This record gives sequence, structure tokens and C-alpha cells, in this order.
Amino acid sequence: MRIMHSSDWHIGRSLYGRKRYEEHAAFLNWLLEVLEAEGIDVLLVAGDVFDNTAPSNRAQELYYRFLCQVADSSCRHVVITAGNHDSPSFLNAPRDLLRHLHIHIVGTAGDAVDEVLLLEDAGGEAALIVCAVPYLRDRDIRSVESGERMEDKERKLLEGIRQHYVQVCARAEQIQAQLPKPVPIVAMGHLFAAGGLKVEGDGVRDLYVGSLAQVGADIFPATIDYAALGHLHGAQLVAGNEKYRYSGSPLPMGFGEASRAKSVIKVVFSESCAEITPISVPLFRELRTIRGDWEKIQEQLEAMKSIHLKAWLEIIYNGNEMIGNLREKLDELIEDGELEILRVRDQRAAAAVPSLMGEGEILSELDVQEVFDRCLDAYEVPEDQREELLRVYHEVIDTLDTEDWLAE
Ligand SMILES: [Mn+2]
Repeated sequence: MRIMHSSDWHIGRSLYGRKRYEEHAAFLNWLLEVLEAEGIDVLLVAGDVFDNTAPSNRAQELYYRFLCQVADSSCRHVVITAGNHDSPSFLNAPRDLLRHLHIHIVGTAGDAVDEVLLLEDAGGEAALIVCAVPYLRDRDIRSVESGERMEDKERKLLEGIRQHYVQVCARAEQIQAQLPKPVPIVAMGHLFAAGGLKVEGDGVRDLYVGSLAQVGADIFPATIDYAALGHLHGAQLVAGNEKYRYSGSPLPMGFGEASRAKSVIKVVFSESCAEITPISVPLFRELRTIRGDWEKIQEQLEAMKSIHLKAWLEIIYNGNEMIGNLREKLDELIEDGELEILRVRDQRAAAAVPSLMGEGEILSELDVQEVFDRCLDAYEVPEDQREELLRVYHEVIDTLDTEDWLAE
């Protein structure tokens, strides 16, 4: 059996207000070609198919069109589980219909029986067992008692996840024992395995509020031949074990991830072993960060323009000079080019903010006039400009219905 493992597509995701449908469409087209070219039998998607619980029509169109194309391809089965971003009931709604296309959906955790699938090869022979475990929600697995301490909650949560895998894997072994010859067992999961890595700006949302619940690799019994995991957006092994992997997201999720290679994982089972090969996903849109003072930023933007680079940019200004119209100046520079600036961070201005507050003060204790006065000081605005600025500021304040505004 030839398997492809992917996860964390996050269809419908935006980056600083820009939708990324084009990239998702390009990725799904590419994936379809790879499934055919590699002769893949089973595609596994380990959660976070969509970026949110109510996907737009366009996001749904991309998803269903892809599933329809896979059903027509040489790839015989698709198994999709829900992640923490997905709505379990939304994914589940078309499951009976999709089953006719050999597309298996597990949105909600429930009875172990429903999560263990026996997939057949082209000849109708049993060829693979998949433990299709979705993201386990707190309420799916933990019995809440009043007055519990945080440690108790976390302990019970981890114990619940462990127990769930014990049950599901026991069911898989039971099915295995009834087969004329053994077949590989693959476990899916959408969880944070202990020791896993996140990077700033990779868009991984914490799984459990107030919890550091991380699952040890020992939750997978030795009978598991491969664990296809989702949730962490960088491709990685779990505890150094080649058999337990995160495929990572196919798109870089933010500027912090822009230089990371993206992949899907091919797993080919033969008689005795699994051959595991990551396949690089092409970059469908450049994401670049430019950091520096004005001269450096200008120089790099000119260089990118001269080679007609088509990219989304993050600009981090860290020069000493205060540039009031930074955004305007940047927009002028990239006019008529194929560059787009998604985010501008002015570190000089940002650094000035903490100095607005004295020690032990909190913002809500200051009135609007005090905040503005401190801004004028912090940015060293010359005295002769202050009167005019103050007048305009008061005009703005007066237009706000402060009564309603403060009552929020
Ligand atoms: Mn995710």
C-alpha cells in the first residue's frame, strides 16, 4: 500500500487580510498530480482541513472539487479527520455521501469502532487498517468535576487521550487478528506531541486553554506501523522516531515560516518495513521579510522590483529616524511593481510605547488627554506643533460618543 500523509491545509485562511485561495487551489492541483504520479492508494489528511468552523463557499468549492477529482483518480481512498480548527459536524455532514466515493470522514471522536477503518486494495483484499482519530476535544474525553485544580484537569485530559488511543488501537489489533495475513496499522492524530516545535508566526493555535497538555510518544502502542499527525505546522518527527511524524502544513502559515521547506509524506509499506519519503511542496507564493533602516529597505525593494519578483512582504523598520508616513513612502516605492506589502512594523514607534507608562500604572487608569500628552513627549514632538495636534485630537475625541464608548 502506498500512502500520502498531509495535514493542516487551513483552506480559507487569510494572511493580514489577504485570502489565500489561489495558493490552496495551486496546492490541491499539485497534490492531485503527485497522487497520480506516485501511484498513491490512500490519502490521509490529519486535521485542520479548513481554517475555521464555517468555511466560505469558495473554500468549500475547493475542497469538494478536489475530493471529486481524487475519487476519479487512481488514489482509491481518502481519510479525513477533524482538527481543532474544523467544525466536526460540518465535516461530518456529507460523510454518508462521501463514503460512496471511498472518502472516509471522522469529525467527532466517539466509539472506537467508528474510528477504525479497514481499507481494501484494488483486488478487494484487506490491505491497511487506519485508526482515524480526530482532534480530541476536552468534552469528548474528560469528565469534569467541580472544584478541580488545573493540574487535575491536565492530568485527566492526558489520561483521556491515552485511554482513547488504547481503545482504538485495541480495536485495530482485534481486526488484525481476524485477517488471513497481517496488514499495516496507521494511527492518525491531531495533537501536540511532547517535544514538538512551534515557531513564532506559524499560526499554531494552542489546543487547550490554560493547558500545556502535550502527549508523550508512548501513547502509540508498538503495533502502530506509522503515526500520521497534524497540528504542528513544521514537518517533524516525534521524539526522533521515524515512524511518528508531522507532515506540517503545505503552505507557510506566516512570515515566520517563510523560509521553512514544506512537505507531504509518502509512506510505502512492503512485506517487512515502511519506506518513508518526504516530498517537497512547491512554494506557490513568495513571502519575504525585509528588516532594516530606510536605506536598507529601499535598496532591497528596488532589487526585488528589478527582477520583477512577485511577493507578499513584511517590512520591519528599525532605523533611528522617526518616519511618520512610513506606509505611504513604502507604497510609493512599490508602485507599478508586483510586490504587495501586507504588514509594516515600525520598531522605533513600537519601542516608544512602553515608555508611556510609569511603573505600576495601567492604561485604563489614564484619561485620554494624559495618554496623548505622553505620546507627544515620547515621540519628542516639538512644542510649536503641539497646539495644532491637540486641537485635532480633541476634535476626534468629540466626535466619539464617549458615553457609549466608555460603557462597552
Ligand atoms: Mn493547524
